[in-house]
Amino acid sequence: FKVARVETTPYNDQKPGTSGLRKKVKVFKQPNYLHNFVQSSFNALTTAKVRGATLVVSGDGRYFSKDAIQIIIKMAAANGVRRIWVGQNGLLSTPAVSAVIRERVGSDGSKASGSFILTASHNPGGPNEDFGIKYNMDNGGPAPEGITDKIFENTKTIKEYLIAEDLPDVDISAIGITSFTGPEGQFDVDVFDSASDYVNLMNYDALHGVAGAYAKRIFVEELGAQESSLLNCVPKEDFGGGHPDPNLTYAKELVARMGLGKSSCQDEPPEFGAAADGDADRNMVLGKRFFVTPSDSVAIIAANAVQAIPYFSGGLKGVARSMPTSAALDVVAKHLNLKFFEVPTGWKFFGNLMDAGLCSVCGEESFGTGSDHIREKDGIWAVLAWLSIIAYKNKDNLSGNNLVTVEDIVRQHWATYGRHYYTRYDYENVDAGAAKELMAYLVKLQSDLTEVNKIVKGIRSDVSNVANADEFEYKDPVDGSISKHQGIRYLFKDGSRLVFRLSGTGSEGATIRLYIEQYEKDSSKIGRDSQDALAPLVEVALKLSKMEEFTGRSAPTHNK
Ligand code: VG1
Ligand code: CO
Repeated sequence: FKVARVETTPYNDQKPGTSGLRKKVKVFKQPNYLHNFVQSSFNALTTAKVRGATLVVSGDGRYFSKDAIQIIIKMAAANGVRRIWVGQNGLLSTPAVSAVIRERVGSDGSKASGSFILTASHNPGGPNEDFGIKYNMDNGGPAPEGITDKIFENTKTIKEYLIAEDLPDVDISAIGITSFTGPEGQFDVDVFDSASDYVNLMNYDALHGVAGAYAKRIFVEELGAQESSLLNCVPKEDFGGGHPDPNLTYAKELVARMGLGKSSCQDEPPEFGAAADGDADRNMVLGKRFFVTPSDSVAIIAANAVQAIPYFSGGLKGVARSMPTSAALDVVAKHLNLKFFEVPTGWKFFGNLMDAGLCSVCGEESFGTGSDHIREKDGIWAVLAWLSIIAYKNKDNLSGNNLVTVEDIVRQHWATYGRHYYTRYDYENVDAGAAKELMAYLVKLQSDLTEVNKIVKGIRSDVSNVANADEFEYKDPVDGSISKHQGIRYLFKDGSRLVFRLSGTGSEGATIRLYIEQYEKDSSKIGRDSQDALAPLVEVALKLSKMEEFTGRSAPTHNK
């Protein structure tokens, strides 16, 4: 093949967000839009990570993925990449990509140095919905801000990109290696059976996996579950028209089967249920008629990991959570005397801690849980961790009667550590200017605590005092890099918190997230309905922020 240098002009909206660049498919289909971003990514990396390198290209199979994969293959060839690894049909979950980068060895001994992951995760897919692309590094984790900032700078000045226009499309449905010869020698595209390769890694690592096609291999073939226990496990370009976000709103079918929600089924629900998002890095864990909040989930996994999960039998190196995630994990870390870290939202911040041996288990309130077996959150890993904990709690229960259930495990945890009542309000597609104004108002307000407390007491006299307020800023303890403006926090004397931040994963308008949390140590008060318990704080949050005044919204789009 030959290398063509194609002239191009910059787009000004290619700033990667919390987890890569996510836009409507229509935006990605603009002339050279994807090309510009891919070339800008190559240009942001050191030569060694591009020339002669091995890169993984795959994703959640959403609409436009197949076209994008062919474009990236041709551009990689032209930029001197030596080989591209593609999961069969272009399908690899986000955690699978992370595992493949870290563990897979090619037939010629090659190892991957990075990956383009094609996903917009929990955002809907299809011609009128979202597409996304993000770059992961040689540790298997998302590119740190230093790199994503560079990519963005490059997109603003890009003048040309390189492409092997005459390279034929590669059949990514067929397993095998296709070789080409370019000006710098051989270029290979290696299409591999992602499932078998991945299950091997699973056995090696004991505990992690992916959804869809992979769920069958792991839960049915490896663990002996019945196939009828799997729902919606055929990958689709538009996710069957659904919203692939595992929460009580969107995983309707599962929620009903588990006896939760209004339309719950007649049959006796199963003891355990779980869902994953489009790229299988998120998870929701449910017991019979019982929902486990993600913030509790990571705390419970951390509290039981050493006893229940063989991978951690040597002890935990430390634990970490994102800032808006509830402090349930903090309490466990304190009890067990574990190193603890609070990082900004987004998985990229956990990677450095793990690479430095400072963190074994981490999680986010947004249905993300994971460990240092890879550098992404991992939906199936979380499910396997929970199954291990349930098995451990029932290890002396040989009759199988009086099972210690998911609900029992959570309630016992609350009784030991206290309960963090928690909810998140999302205001989607708010006018971007209005969202900025609201945030600016809150930053300004927080500089005068006496004034804040006067307002708070005027709204509800029964909530505690605001002891501290700030705009969260993170200094990475490993490389010293600083991330500013990561959300506004109001920290109350009794441990309650209000957090406001703007989403970095949306593809249109602005999304305001409001996180509300209240800590209850008194074991006689841990069984309340969450909405009731949080009502006073919710009222304070909405009035203090003048939410309706700024956004025109009297209610959130969702309340999770
Ligand atoms: C959201 C979540 C965040 C998560 C990110 C990517 O980001 O809040 O916790 O890491 O999505 O998840 P934001 O900026 O919209 O709040 V995934 O599964 O979508 O890639
Ligand atoms: Co995801």
